[in-house]
Amino acid sequence: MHHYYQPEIETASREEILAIQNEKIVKQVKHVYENVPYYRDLMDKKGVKPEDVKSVDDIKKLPFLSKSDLREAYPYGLLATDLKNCVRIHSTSGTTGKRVVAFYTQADVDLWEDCCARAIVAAGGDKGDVVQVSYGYGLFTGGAGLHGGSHKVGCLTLPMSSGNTDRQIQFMMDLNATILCATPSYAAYLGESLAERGYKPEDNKLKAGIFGAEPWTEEMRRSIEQSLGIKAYDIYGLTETSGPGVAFECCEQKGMHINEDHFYAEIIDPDTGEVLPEGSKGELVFTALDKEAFPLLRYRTRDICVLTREKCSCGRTFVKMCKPMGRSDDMLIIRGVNVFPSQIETVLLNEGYTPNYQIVVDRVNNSDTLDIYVELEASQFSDIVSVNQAREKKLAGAMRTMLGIGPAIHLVAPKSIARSEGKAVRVIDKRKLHD
Ligand code: DLL
Repeated sequence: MHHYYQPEIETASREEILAIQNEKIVKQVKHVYENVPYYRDLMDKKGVKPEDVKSVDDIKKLPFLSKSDLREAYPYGLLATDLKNCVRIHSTSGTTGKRVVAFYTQADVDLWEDCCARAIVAAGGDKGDVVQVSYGYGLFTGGAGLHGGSHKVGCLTLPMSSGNTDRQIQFMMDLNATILCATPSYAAYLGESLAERGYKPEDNKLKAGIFGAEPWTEEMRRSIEQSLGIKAYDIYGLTETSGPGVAFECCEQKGMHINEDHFYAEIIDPDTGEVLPEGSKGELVFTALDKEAFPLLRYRTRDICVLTREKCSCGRTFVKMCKPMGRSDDMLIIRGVNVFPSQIETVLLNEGYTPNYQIVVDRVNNSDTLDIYVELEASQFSDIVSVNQAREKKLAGAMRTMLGIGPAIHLVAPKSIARSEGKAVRVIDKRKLHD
């Protein structure tokens, strides 16, 4: 038996979804053109008028928006309604440049929470569940989004926010949490912390986890599923499009359904901006079809991804996106070779290490260096130098096979790499400091 939060939409036919999208886009383009001078200028420069957009097929005529537009327009330049109609802001966790501020009307909050509710139901949630929300609450969208979704489903919501791991574990165990929402790196840390306190995976009541906000590999999924004794579901979103819930995983655990009644997705060639056919790998671009306060049209996410319309066994008809294969700006170019941190994570977990690692890239004598610090578990730890050297050599070989370049591996003592409570910082690129 499959469960849906809004079955009539989630299982609608392709024609029905297209009809909804076509109706919404015409209204939305008009709304933006009339209320957002910044975007009106971009449309005028491109020679596109609102009447040129009659269906989602015409979206490709519209200009793109990117993070730099959002920074330029900070704080109110992309606001499409009177501030009096807004009830909330959220903001990106970005560490560089100006923050991005997104605005919400009550209708925007409702729509966003519906999207998160769909994700919770797809992960097996219903009224009887106890949802532990361990994403950060505050400007970050993770806490608020899943919290609102959990209320909509009617679950008992534990608004934990991130951090204070002792308290997380106490509430998880004492209040019988059944669904955990957190970043995958924090979920892994909670799993590790439970084991340290002598709990086995079957001692908790958790059945599912809804994890996202950062890239994580299939190997990481399996590792978390084992340590917590759950099924781990992916969830995707970004502040600019509301937050989590733009796309969510179902019981197939093979890609995330995009909430197409609210978000129209395109894959483009990041260099030319050309729209690519279904199944191609490229940059994910979203158009918010019915957001009122902050309705971005053709927003370039910088996430690299593939879309597929293969039939899904869960019965949902929404298009699926694969796990983002790294952001175009997360890709490291080391001695001319493209390296994604996810490739490194895959090798580490396959070789039996924990997901506690740090990648350091630097430039020494005009040549790039790649150092990977990998933490050993207490049971793996050895103080015999030759044992560690042999391990480092084996791991370096496996990395070279995957990446095409050989890193320097440093096995380090248990607990020496800082744990993350939110988005993990895995990469330190020191070259940026020299530039
Ligand atoms: O991370 C929203 C969110 C909260 C999503 C909780 C899921 C769960 P931002 O902080 O604006 O918003 O960061 C958005 O994070 O462009 C991706 O690069 C990355 N990201 C988000 N979800 C995933 C995921 C939130 N499931 C940026 N897998 C996005 C990989 C993800 N990357």
